[in-house]
Amino acid sequence: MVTVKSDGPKCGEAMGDLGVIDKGYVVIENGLILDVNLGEGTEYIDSDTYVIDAEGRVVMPGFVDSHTHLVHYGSRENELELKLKGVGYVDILKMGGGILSTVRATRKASFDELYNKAKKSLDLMLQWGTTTVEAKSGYGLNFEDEVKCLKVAKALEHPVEIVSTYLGAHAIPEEFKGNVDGYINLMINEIMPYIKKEGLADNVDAFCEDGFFNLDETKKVLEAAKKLGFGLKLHADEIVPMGGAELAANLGAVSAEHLVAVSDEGIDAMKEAGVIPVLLPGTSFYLRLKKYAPAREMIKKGLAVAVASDYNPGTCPTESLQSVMVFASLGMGLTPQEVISAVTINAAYAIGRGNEIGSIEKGKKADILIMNAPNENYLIYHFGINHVDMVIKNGKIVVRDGKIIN
Ligand code: IZC
Ligand code: ZN
Repeated sequence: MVTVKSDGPKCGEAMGDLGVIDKGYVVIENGLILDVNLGEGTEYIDSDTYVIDAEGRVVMPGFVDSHTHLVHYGSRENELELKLKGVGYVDILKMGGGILSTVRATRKASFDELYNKAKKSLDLMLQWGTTTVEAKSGYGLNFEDEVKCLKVAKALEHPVEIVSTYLGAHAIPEEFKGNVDGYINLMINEIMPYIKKEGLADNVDAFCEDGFFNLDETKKVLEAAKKLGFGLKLHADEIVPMGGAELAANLGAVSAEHLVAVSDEGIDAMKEAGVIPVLLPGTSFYLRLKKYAPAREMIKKGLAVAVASDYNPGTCPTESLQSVMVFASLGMGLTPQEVISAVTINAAYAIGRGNEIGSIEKGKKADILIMNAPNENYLIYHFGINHVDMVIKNGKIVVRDGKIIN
């Protein structure tokens, strides 16, 4: 059993230590973990006990996908040909595609259409082992449609738990072209206070990137969010080094995400400030960047690296965190053990839930996977398939033999 036991985020070398218990048991009561130990736990078994034997399989914490753009409409397979011809991400946006094409589709979509599409994605995530997901808005980009998307995330009745983030600063909407300040004022003065009042998001995020929001604009949005009491996240240094990691550190952000082009100073600043780097190697692959975030360097410097899917319709259209775990290992050089820490305990801390989920420990939620794999290396080694046999969420079996049960 892979417990991923830890008193806090697993930093640096500690990411390689998964707190494995060979031949152990875990006791679940009322959705929580009552005990974890070596042996068979026979003292807990009476006539009411439901016993699951996971002999020969890996038992581990449910995956926490700490960076997704869950609620959106439409798809962008039309961009594939352009991408193969070498047209860049920002150029596709300038041609009216990219994020803005998803914004058009999302604005047109009804609440129910968005709900049903997101629910299908959550079903897939659950089947592939994700038990908690962070979901960013950012395809409405006006008051009405951002609120619509956040309300969809809140309304979703599903075993996968959602932690919401407002990402109004994802792109400059067409109606504010040439008037970034006008859009920033709308976010700061109207949208964010409403979202806070209605409890529609825990965090605020911004896409700090050339062609999107520059460092000053990002700072303005996030400082206002901080004043309102939101947790801060930041899409930082994805394509061009912008000083996003340094800004995340200065503002006391919970996490900085992407970081493919992060500077050495940025890594040091994150370490100093305890910012969690959320790395998205599926996106490096899908954008054909030929470059991954310097994960080994971060681990060497003692950071608590998290890895997430970045599920979105443009740069990483997959709900499968297991697939992205393979890129984390073979692309960024993490060991399978480090990858597991990155998608469980560290990911839980990246979304402010480290005390509740992310490891199999007494008192935590019983979010547990049983994998059809003899050991954790096998999860990375045999790639492109779903290893999930059983998913237990809040103590309840929700996937059995790889299939969702109701
Ligand atoms: O729709 O392209 N990077 N946001 C920042 C995205 C990718 C999502 C998209
Ligand atoms: Zn993203």
